[in-house]
Amino acid sequence: MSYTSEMWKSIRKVEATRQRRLQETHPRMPPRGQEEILKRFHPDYVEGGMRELLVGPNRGDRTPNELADLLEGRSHIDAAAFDLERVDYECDILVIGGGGAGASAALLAQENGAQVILTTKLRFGDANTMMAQGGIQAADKPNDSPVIHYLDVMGGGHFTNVPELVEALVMDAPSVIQWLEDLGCIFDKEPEGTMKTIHGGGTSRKRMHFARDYSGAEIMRTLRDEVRNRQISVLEFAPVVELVMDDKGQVAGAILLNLETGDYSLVKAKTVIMATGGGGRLHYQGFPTTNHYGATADGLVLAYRVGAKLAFMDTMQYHPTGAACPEQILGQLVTEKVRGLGAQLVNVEGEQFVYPLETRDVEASAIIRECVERKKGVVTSTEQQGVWLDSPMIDILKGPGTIQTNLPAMVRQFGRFDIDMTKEPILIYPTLHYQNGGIAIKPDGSTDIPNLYVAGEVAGGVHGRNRLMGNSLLEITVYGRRAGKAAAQRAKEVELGELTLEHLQDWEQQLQEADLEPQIASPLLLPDYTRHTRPVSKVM
Ligand code: MEZ
Repeated sequence: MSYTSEMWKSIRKVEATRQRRLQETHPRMPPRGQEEILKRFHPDYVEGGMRELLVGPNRGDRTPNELADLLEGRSHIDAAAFDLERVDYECDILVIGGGGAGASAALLAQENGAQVILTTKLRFGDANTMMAQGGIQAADKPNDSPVIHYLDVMGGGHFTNVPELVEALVMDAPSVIQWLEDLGCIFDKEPEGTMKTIHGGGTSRKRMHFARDYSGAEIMRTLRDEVRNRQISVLEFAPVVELVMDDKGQVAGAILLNLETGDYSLVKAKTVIMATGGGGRLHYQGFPTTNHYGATADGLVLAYRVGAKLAFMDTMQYHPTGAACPEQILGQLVTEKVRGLGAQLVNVEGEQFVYPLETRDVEASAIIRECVERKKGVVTSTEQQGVWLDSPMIDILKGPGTIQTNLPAMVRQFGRFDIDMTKEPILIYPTLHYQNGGIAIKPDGSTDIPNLYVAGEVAGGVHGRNRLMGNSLLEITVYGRRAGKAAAQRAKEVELGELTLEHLQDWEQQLQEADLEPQIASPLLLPDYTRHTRPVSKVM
């Protein structure tokens, strides 16, 4: 049994307050309250969690310690010994990353006449896209518009977002939904054929489109099938360990590692699209994560070393509702859709302590405050703390069967551990979910480095300091498509010079000048679970 007798006592209190709570809406936090709670409880503000970078284009900027160590790491490649004469593959566009952004980019690049190779660290589709649950935003209903969507995104990001990147995101959104549907993506629909949409945290209209609670898997299935149908070359288990430049200062390809043989190969490419996703597997501050095994911030490291500027790297997203019980699924995503459908967050006494659809940064901070400062969390047999997400409310509010129909993956995930979320609440605590920032891009996905394009979570600026639910699946498709198209156009005019790895020698020099002798070779490629750390979410 996953719940202890103490937890059951608390569940009885949750049940006892349910009828009253069904009538009650918790007030939203006023802006000043939001600011205060973020500063006091959001992990971005925890002292000692971040440090200043000592080298590279963001020297002087703060970023999580774990990421800073990788950004200031040494290369896997011995530049002096590497043979740049022996080119193994040549193409117009090398797409790095086999998630939704990479697949979207590959499709648009191919459609625009480019010869494309997509390389990916694990298998094609092994990525955060596949694990995304709740949905994708697009303002395509009569009561909505891209302008309203724009205001929500800017508000969610505390108005720090890069406006022209947000504009591109919201303007392309309706056509992206149509594109996905035309490719065969099966979104949930009302009986008369309109798409079902719900609210997410910080949205003023119901614009979250979804496929049950496995929206990302459905989108990834669609995109991956399409890439395979078009016979775009795909290399699996072949992460990039270094970008290659030419003597004109342009990106001109990459060095791949064959994870099975340990051999390196060289790809010469007229343009490169970076679509490697985020860094959730770096477990900042010891947080558990929702992220895929491959999310080790590789793209940030590769781009940083060739001089690309990073934006908003001092802000990470902690999803308010990561599973806190049982320990086997610690940190796994409990989709925001559960709250979107009506479930409330309640403490050990069964009291609602926060409006359920605050933006994620505020919601996560309120949960941490409830557990850490107010000591009103629920503690599990393995000393994990959390608060209840009162899921049975959904069926009471919306009719029996709503949970099973809308959240089958969630029901199954908890059912494996004898927790029936249709009958009893589930325990949650914030979990590391997303990298709000990344490589600075322009609206066509280009960067300050010639021939380097970027799409998806590895890019920075769209979400400012906080992303809203459903804008990640949107970003990967909108910016994957934009980068694919722009890179294909650029590839038509590029003349590459001599290949060089001189930037690695420059990098070594910068490290030396900063008195750094990095022990870590980066990109990390795979997370290191040999060190035993105590998750931050445990009771101290
Ligand atoms: O965009 C997301 O991160 C998302 C939809 C997550 C979720 O809660 O399902």
